[in-house]
Amino acid sequence: MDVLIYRPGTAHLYLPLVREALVRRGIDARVTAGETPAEAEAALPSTGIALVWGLPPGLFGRATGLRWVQSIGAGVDALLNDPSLPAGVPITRVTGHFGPLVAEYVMAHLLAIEQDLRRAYRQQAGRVWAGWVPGHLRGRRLGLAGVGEIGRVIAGRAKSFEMVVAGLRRGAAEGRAGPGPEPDLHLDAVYGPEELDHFLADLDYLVITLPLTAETAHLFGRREFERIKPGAWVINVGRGPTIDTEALITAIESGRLGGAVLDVHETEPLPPASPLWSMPNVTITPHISGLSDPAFVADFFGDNARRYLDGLPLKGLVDRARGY
Ligand code: OXD
Repeated sequence: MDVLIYRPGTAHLYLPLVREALVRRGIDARVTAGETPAEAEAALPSTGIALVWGLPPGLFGRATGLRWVQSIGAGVDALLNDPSLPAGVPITRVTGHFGPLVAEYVMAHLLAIEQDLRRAYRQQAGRVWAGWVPGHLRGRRLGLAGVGEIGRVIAGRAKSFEMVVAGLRRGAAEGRAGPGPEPDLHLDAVYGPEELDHFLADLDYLVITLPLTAETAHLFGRREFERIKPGAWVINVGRGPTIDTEALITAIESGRLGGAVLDVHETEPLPPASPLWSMPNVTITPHISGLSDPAFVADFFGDNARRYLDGLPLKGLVDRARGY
């Protein structure tokens, strides 16, 4: 079995951990690491299993013996949009890892907004002693667009701060008359996509954890920002293109939205010329809210490789038609 680990700049960190994870499970494999497209091109013709992140599109055409692709991250939109990836090859993504990480990111920013930490840092830098009244999360309405594995952990954390939590998800409205609670998911109300306006109407915070699919691309644009409660904040930890960035900028500049916290962007890296960088109510981070931990990924991959060889269902199997 030939395994290629590809991740620009960091595949070498994964190499010893993956080798060890496979050996521990009695799997005999030749494992190589690639960090540049040239290294991937050299390895792919003999690759049976690829453990990848950030592989330039088009290269899978060289992997004529490819049997399974494990994503190193949570999202698989880049893989699904790569026309060179053969249709029959199963794709899996890492599960069970990102929820607590992304939830801490979201809670940190929610608290920073309510407590106005920007102001605290600014005043301290200027040696200014002037009081203000901090806000509180208790009773604020948080709307989660996407209540998959990551969204559910965020919902649980938000409930422990006594926030009111609503979720937007596929199929939520099937078989019922209106939005209802789902206590198991820590949700006070759940809305289906056809109830989007209702979902948005009284949110203080919109937190987007959605994957990028044909249905979610530019789901949030001018129309939606006109329907959300005035002054609401948007936090995006899903995929940048779920938001129409131009519409977001306009909504913040006009004061319709309170601001935004953006860990993911329509174009990554965010171009230096983007106006978002210098907007006072915008926080930009470089896609770091849920970083993959090489040790966790190696172990997850080892388990899945054992399952693959034993003919058992793979963990994190992606439904290509749904797009996640
Ligand atoms: C992602 C990741 O999917 O960082 O965004 O894993």
